[in-house]
This record gives sequence, C-alpha cells and structure tokens, in this order.
Amino acid sequence: MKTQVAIIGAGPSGLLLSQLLHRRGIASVVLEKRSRAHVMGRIRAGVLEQGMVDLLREAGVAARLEREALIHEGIDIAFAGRRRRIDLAGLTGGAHVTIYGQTEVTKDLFEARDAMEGIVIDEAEAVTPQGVDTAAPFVTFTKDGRTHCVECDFVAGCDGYHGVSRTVIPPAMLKVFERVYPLGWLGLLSETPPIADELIYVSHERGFALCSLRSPTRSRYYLQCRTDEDVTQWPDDRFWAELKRRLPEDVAGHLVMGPAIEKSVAPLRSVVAEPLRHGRLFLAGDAAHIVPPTGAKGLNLAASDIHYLSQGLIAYYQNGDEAGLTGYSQRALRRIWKAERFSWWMTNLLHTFPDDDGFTRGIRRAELDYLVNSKAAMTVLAENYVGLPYE
Ligand code: RFL
Ligand code: PHB
Repeated sequence: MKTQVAIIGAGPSGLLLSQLLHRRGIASVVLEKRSRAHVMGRIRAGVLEQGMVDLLREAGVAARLEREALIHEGIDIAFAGRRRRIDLAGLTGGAHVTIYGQTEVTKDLFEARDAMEGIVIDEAEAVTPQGVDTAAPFVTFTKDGRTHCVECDFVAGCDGYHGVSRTVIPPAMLKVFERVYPLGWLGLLSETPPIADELIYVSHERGFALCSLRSPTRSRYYLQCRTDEDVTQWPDDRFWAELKRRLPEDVAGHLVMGPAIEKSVAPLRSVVAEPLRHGRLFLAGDAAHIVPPTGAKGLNLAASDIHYLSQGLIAYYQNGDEAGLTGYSQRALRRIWKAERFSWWMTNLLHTFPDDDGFTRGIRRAELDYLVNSKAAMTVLAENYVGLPYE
C-alpha cells in the first residue's frame, strides 16, 4: 500500500487529521489497533473550545454538532458550601464553550471518513513505524494474520498515551516531563437530567467533585478518588451518596439519580514530550502530552496540534513549503505548555491532596476566595477555560 501520510490511531486526532487532509486532496491511511466499536464506545471529554469547533467545521463534520450541541457561557465554582458563577462570556468579550461529547465527535468523524471513502483500518496489530529518519518511511502491521506495509512520505503518531509512535523515537532525542498526582477521577454517566444547566466544579474537604453533562437528558459526574480505586467498590448508591455530600445544599436537592451507563476510574497526570518531530514522524494529541482533566483541555489540545500539523502538511503538498512542518513542534508546544499550566493550576486549586497540611488548606481557601471576588483573577480563569487563541 502507498499513501502520502500514514496516520497511527483513529481517535479524534487521527481521524480529524485524515479528514482535513482529504479535503485538500492529500491521501492518508489510518491504522487503528482496536475495533471501531471499541473506539466509538469510549466515554471521555465533553467540553469543546471554539477553536476546536471551528476546526470541525473546516473539516466538514460539524452539522450534527450545530444541531445538538449546547452552548455554555459560564461555569460554577463551589466551595465552603456556596456556589459562585464565573461569567465566561462576560469576562472574555463573548466567548463560550460547547458541550458535545468526544464520543459524538468520533462518530461524526468516522461517518465523514466513510462517506469520503477514506481508508481507516481497525484491528490492525503490531503497527510499527519504520525508517522515519530516512526519506522513505513505512509502517508495517498485521491484520487477519497477514503482514502489510504502508509506504508513505510522513507518519503522524496520533496513537494516544500508550501508543507505539513515541517509543520509536530514540530516548536520547526525546525529553519527557511528567507530574503524577496521587489522585484519580471516578466518572459516572447516567441517563438523567443534569443537576444544573452549567458545569459545577466543587472543592470540598472530602475531595473534588464535578457535575457535567452531555445533553439535557444525560449527565456526567466525577468524584475525586484514589488512583487505585476499585470501581466495583462503588455501586451506584454509594456514588450518588458521596456526590451529594460534596455538593452545596442548595444544589444537592436538585440531583436526579439513576442507573449508571458507564463508570470508570482515570488517574491524573501531566506529561509533555519534546520535540514533537523526529525525522518524518510527527506526534500529536495524547501521544505527545497528557493533562489532568480538570481544565477540560485534553481533547482541545489534540485539536490545536492537528490544526498546526495539517497546516504544515497542506503547505508542504500545495507549495513545497516546509516551514510549517519545521516549525510544528515549537508552535504546538507553546500552546501545549500553557494548557498544561492551566490544568495543573486548576487541579491544585480544586483537589485535596494526601499530604495537605493546615497551611496548604489555608492558602487554597484564600485563593478560591480571592478568585471569585476578583474580576482580574476570574478573567485569567475564563480566558484559559474558553481556550487560548491558535497562534
Ligand atoms: P486517543 O483518543 O487516545 O486515540 C488514540 C488512538 O490510538 C489507538 N492506538 C493505536 N493504534 C494503532 N497502533 C497502536 N500501537 C496504538 N496504540 C493506541 C487507540 O486505540 C486510540 O483509538 O488520543 P487522541 O486522538 O490524541 O485524543 C485525545 C483525547 O482522547 C484525550 O485527550 C481526552 O479524551 C483526554 N481525556 C479527557 N479529556 C478531557 O478534556 N475531559 C475528560 O473528561 C477526559 N476524560 C480522557 C478522559 C482520557 C482518558 N484516557 C486516555 C485514559 C478519560 C480517559 C479514560
Ligand atoms: C466531562 O464532561 O467529561 C468533563 C467536563 C469538564 C472537565 C472534565 C470532564 O473539566
């Protein structure tokens, strides 16, 4: 098989890249390890920045989003038994975020790839990028017991945190920065109306909680838990009771409980790999960086990476201009580190940590109190939350 760009991973990064390239006449083959049903069944992020929505529109996959998504112009921060609203739109000159599940984004992308007869090969085993530091890279994989080879000009490593792409870069050429938090999030999805119209981020002495949603009839809740928390120890009743204890009283009474459709634990970590390019291999999305979910930045960073990378590839194929590809890593990393900083900051602000002492708790209380009473501080939060510009 021969193509222009071999894309490893059919998550949002890989599918979006292949779709954007196709619309500019650039061929790609997407190789995905898992089955399509598995990829589409994953429950992950739900808050999209405007930059990502614009990119989905540019990719021609925003029609359903435009019909079904919810626009949010604020979020609530709750602590000490009270809720305070951060007026995202008012503080940023009208910006908002869009509520639309990653599951739906992925579904729309798969449908668009199918409609354009894009090649997405799922259940591809032993996917291995090779010769990426030569002029003729290729990717080998096995499917149904047979070995295949995709010859290409470039390889895009969009295969997430546990993917193979990052591992083919010699360790001496790659720096990996990491912060592991001693916390996890226990998430629950339910077919129940959300507790409120907007998201509520809760700082509580028993641990952080988040009330989010996917639609007017579908809720997503999270509880701070241990990294090694066993989901089976959390029957629905226990989850709901713990959530109620962490919510301010005025809102707890509005909680509508129901059976969980999905429940899972995710550990919190921050990771950045540098650089994002090795020869003809480019890393994008979770393959290159991880953020703790507190700032809702993981999926949005994947989108900005793909914006920069697709621009670089399009300029290369249309005009032979390599500047975008040469500058990709540096350009993307500037935005990545800012989202890393914001996610790290929000995580520290809103969670409790096992080694917290009285001083740390006092500082955190003061920072929350300052935040919701200072327009300057709320503006800093708001402009990061809605998403920094694609520079
Ligand atoms: P993805 O979505 O992980 O997709 C990578 C794809 O690559 C495949 N793959 C391989 N394919 C071929 N060969 C290999 N060797 C391969 N290894 C892996 C995988 O099967 C997969 O299909 O990365 P992408 O596209 O960069 O997208 C990034 C986002 O998915 C991610 O940033 C966010 O979902 C992060 N994230 C969350 N972000 C939020 O903003 N809010 C959330 O609530 C939230 N929850 C989550 C999350 C990430 C999670 N992971 C990765 C553990 C919950 C979880 C469980
Ligand atoms: C979600 O709805 O899954 C969600 C929302 C906001 C976050 C993290 C996750 O910060």
